[in-house]
Amino acid sequence: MTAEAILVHLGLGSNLGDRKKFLNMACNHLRSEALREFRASSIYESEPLLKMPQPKYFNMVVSGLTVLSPQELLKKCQQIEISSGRIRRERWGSREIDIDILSYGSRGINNDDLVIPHPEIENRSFVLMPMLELSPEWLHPETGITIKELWENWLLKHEGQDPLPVNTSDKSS
Ligand code: A4P
Ligand code: MG
Repeated sequence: MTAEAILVHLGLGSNLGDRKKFLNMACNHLRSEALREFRASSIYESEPLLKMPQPKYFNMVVSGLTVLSPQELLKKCQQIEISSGRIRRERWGSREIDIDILSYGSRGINNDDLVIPHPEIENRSFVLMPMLELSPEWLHPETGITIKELWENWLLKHEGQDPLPVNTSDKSS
């Protein structure tokens, strides 16, 4: 019997070394080890949260179908962080690659080690912009609020104060 495949969204971030290379490596691992029908947003360059004195981040969102359970997917993401070159430092510190589970179908999960949907989606322009690009139809399973509304709410709160992430594919054009 085949397990049902669930649509998931993952947020990827890197602010150390060759940031695009780390994102690419993580995408390749995810595509071959965890996600079918893999899709990826553009890469956005963003300022560190809370104006922390850190290098700028490259962020992106990917989606795909997985047969892994939420806990198996978390473990797989953590293994892929390591095999893509992440060295563990302090929480919130600079990192070669970070993979956060943003959504898992329409499931809501609230465990000590796993919260889904990721509770910071609505506060993070570097998640909202690529998510809106990739899955404009996505809505928050617990509140029913669409990604477009979440983005509009973010803009109402932050526009003019916080710089917007820059789509690195637009830069060269
Ligand atoms: N965890 C709980 N829920 C989840 C979930 N939905 N997905 C737990 C993934 N992990 C989840 O993560 C710490 C613990 O979170 C895990 O053990 C897992 O059980 P971690 O990757 O080990 O450590 P971390 O990444 O330092 O912490 P965290 O909380 O993931 O940090 P964030 O929220 O990722 O923030 N600025 C910009 N511009 N772009 C960024 O990407 N990222 C951070 C880190 C700060 N500033 C940033 C960015
Ligand atoms: Mg993380």
